[in-house]
Amino acid sequence: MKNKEEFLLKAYELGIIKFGSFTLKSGIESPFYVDLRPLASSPELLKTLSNNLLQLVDDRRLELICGVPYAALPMATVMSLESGIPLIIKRKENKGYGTKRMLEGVFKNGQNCLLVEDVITSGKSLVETIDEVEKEGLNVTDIVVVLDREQGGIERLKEKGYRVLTLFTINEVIDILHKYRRLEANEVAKIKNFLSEPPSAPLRKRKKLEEKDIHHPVGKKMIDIALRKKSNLIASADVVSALELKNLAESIGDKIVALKLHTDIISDFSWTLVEDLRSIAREKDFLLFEDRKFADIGNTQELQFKQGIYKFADWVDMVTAHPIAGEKSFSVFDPTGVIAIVEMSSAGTLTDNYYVSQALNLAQKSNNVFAVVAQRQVSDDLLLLTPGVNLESKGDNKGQQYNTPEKVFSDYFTDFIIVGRGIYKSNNPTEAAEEYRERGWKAYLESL
Ligand code: S5P
Repeated sequence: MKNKEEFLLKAYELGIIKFGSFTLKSGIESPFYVDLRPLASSPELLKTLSNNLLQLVDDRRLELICGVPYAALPMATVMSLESGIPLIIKRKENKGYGTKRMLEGVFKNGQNCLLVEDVITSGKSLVETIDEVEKEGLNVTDIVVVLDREQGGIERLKEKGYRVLTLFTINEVIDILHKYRRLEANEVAKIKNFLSEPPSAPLRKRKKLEEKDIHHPVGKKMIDIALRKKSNLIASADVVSALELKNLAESIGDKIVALKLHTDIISDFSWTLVEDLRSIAREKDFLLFEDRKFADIGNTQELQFKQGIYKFADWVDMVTAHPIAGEKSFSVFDPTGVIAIVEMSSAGTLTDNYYVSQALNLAQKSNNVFAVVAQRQVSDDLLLLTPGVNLESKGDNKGQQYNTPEKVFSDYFTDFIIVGRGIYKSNNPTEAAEEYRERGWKAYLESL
């Protein structure tokens, strides 16, 4: 680059790099923070930068240019205008309708594509982007990157056979800013020290049940029962007759925090059954949990919850509902506690990362929701319930996928495990429930 130093000093004035103390996505405290998006605010700098990126590669082989969203999009656009090489646009998520493509623009299978990225750190997200672009049938020949944070990204991509060309390394940037007195010697030392030994991400932590930020009365009750019984076990009683259900409740009631029901699978449902369940629940100290998975507009859900033959509102402590219809749809369950289904356990579920993050936001905002069903760690203001737990099986032939209790407590920091067939299908449900209770509680204590 002709006048690298001059370019960098001007870019620095725009605020592309800041010094201080910043918490990165990984949880690491970094003494600097890089954000190249302000470059688009200076057409002159953007053009200089884009031409310099083009000079890094042999553009005769190139048939397409693609920027990694979002910071590199303006750079890729200018590179396309300057070189005459067509641009394609990569989406962050597919839009869920229409063509469902991850790449927009005109391209053919087998074309060579240059990827443009603003900053490379570990290279992980770049590897994911390359995979997505190659899945659409393109060859990623070269990758140009404005700044290498020198944390192993280049090596990771090299191992995978990709050539990465970078304009600046972070050490180079620090040296130039020091030379022109934008950084003092003590700051340089601190940053260089950080760069030579970047700290690893802090250990993830979980809160004890009694320390979690739960205000809903049903959530508090669940925690109290768990502590009294030393149990994180919710039994899923997916049996189909009233007699089986009562027998199961009697035989495992002492071990569990809640009995999860699918009332609509019971062939001989009656109000006597409800009375019996309520009295067993009172005697054995557990909650009644209807896993109805409501998924409609508020008004319909309200009718389904309060009317019909089951009249859940009159007798269950908590219900599951999908957040698909929006936050207000949860309000109709008040004062019954709501458990939002944000991520499912089954293979091929549509609850992808985008859905899960939106669903978690919604669950956090709702006063009715105190817990979620998911397969990942969630924030401390929600209880996490994890189904798909079984000691003996890896799954069924209908999509269910299983983990052990140890795995869900250590990896997801779950609060409660939901076990169905592992208990009610075993030869001795009482013993099986005791085993899940004991192993679950031990795994919970070890995860603290
Ligand atoms: O994602 C989910 C959500 C739920 S609530 N995956 C699930 O398996 N469940 C429920 O948990 C499911 O409806 C069933 O009642 C129970 C798991 O049963 P199991 O026999 O596979 O342990």
